[in-house]
Amino acid sequence: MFIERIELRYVQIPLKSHFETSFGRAFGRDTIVTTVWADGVEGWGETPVEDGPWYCPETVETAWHVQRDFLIPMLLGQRFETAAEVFGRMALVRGHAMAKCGLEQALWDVEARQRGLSVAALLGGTRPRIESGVSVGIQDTVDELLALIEGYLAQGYRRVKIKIKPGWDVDVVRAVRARWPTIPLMVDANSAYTLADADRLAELDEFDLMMIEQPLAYDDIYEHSLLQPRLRTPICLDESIHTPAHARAALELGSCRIINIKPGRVGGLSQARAIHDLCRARGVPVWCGGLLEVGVGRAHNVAIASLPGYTLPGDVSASDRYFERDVIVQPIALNADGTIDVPAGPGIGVAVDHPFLDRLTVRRETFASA
Ligand code: NPQ
Ligand code: MG
Repeated sequence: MFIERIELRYVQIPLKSHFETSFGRAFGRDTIVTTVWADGVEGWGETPVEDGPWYCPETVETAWHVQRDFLIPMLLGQRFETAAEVFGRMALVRGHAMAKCGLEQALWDVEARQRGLSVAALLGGTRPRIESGVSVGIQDTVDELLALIEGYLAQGYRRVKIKIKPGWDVDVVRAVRARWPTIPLMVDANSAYTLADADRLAELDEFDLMMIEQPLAYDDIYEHSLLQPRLRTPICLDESIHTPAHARAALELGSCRIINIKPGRVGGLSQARAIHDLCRARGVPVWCGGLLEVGVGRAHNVAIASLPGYTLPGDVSASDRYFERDVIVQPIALNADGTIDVPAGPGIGVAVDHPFLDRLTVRRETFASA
């Protein structure tokens, strides 16, 4: 693959309804959609940043800067045998996983199209469908939360994740469990607690939760290893895991028993696959998280979640969970049984809705090889 041209688009898309986590309330989604042309073939990726450094330190502006000034110059005019090489060729840039992800994903799409394969097949995916779960934000009242969950269950979602924080935790989970005693249920704290809250978190043990996600600091691995032995509920790490080495450290220390892998958080699909492989070799289940990606990143998430070690339903929901209208012609849809089909067509298997994407694009920059 000879990289001829790269385009970045700053995209702003409204959310159907606001999404609240312990780190704040979002009404819209700011993201970067990336197109790469190599050997005349076009590929698409997403840099799933936010307007501010809330979920992670990267933002639209930091990713744009690092892509324009450092990563794109490393790729333009260069040749690659395979997309699996791309992450390593960006190694001189430390961190900036999301900035790397958007560019790397676009090259997986190019390579898959060139080979006449889906990105899922090129990655080694084995599932024709993935099990879909839904992440439900913090609400103003428990009644509103119950009504929302009822609607998602009626649509078929196979697992419900509720966001928690101090003041919106044990009583809320108790109410949900009282209404649905057996649904697959989990919670995500997005780092809202400290070790001093261990007893409070242990009160969640009675609700038969699949896991509690990222209870402690976003950059901690060690203190989670002290918390896990005090809980019966498995801990799942999200924000803390950026590399295969972090995953290995967390598993060796006993900091978690499950890992949420997001391509954006770990620098793209090859790193996501490497963490998957490491966990699979140890019998540790993983699942694909979500960052409210538009259709492009969402399709990449569906592809990676088709790997055999993604044994738990993830946060890859249908497009209409978040958007009235997605940036792809055929939105990603939920089957009645709560699964999502893994596209079998070439590349990411979805077509960009160009007129709609153009309307949402607030800034665009193109880079061509000399
Ligand atoms: C998580 N995602 O697992 C994240 C949190 C997250 C689906 O729960 C804009 C608005 C960007 C809300 C990125 C889910 C976001 C966001 C991440 C929430 O922790
Ligand atoms: Mg999370």
